[in-house]
Amino acid sequence: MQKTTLALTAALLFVLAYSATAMHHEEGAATQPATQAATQPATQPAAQPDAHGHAAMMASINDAVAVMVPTQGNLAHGTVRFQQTDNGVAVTADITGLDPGSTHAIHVHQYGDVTGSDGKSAGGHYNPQGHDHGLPEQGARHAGDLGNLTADEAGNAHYEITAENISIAGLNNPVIGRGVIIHAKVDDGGQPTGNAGARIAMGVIGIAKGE
Ligand SMILES: [Cu+2]
Repeated sequence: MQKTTLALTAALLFVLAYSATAMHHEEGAATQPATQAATQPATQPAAQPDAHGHAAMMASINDAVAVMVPTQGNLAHGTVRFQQTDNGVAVTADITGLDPGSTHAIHVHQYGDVTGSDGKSAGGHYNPQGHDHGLPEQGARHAGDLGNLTADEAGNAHYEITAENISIAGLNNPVIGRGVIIHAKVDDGGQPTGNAGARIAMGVIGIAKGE
């Protein structure tokens, strides 16, 4: 009995030492086989991730990005980045191709579907909680209500907001896989969707490489 324990301990130490050595000399991927051998019998295929593993994987997604492309007849384009923080999601939009000094609604819409050339395939505002529409300063609002961005004299807009009512891939109104829309007009906070007019740029929120 004790011999077996000693042998197992020795084997484990060997594997750990090997992993540490491999880590020093090679990229992270090289340590994978050694780690698996230590935790799983070689004869069994790797188990499918269970619900817990899946949840952990989703919760580990901290960075997302939407590449914004113009809808038909428009020029607006750029990126909208999403970074998970302790109190919501930090959203950073950099959009160019706007009219100088113009202000535009920016929303997360229900679908990450940008197949329609007018952006309407993205559906309505992302609103899992069934709130009324609102501007960020109003508190309770659609999860997708990110407010407005304003272009400078060169037609470039840089906009930052921390949205406390969403998460990237967590339990709090996850936005991963949804759409982002920039509208032609200002979101005035009016019902049902802020009177923001046509959709001039669209994108899909995808998992980003992060830092
Ligand atoms: Cu919208």
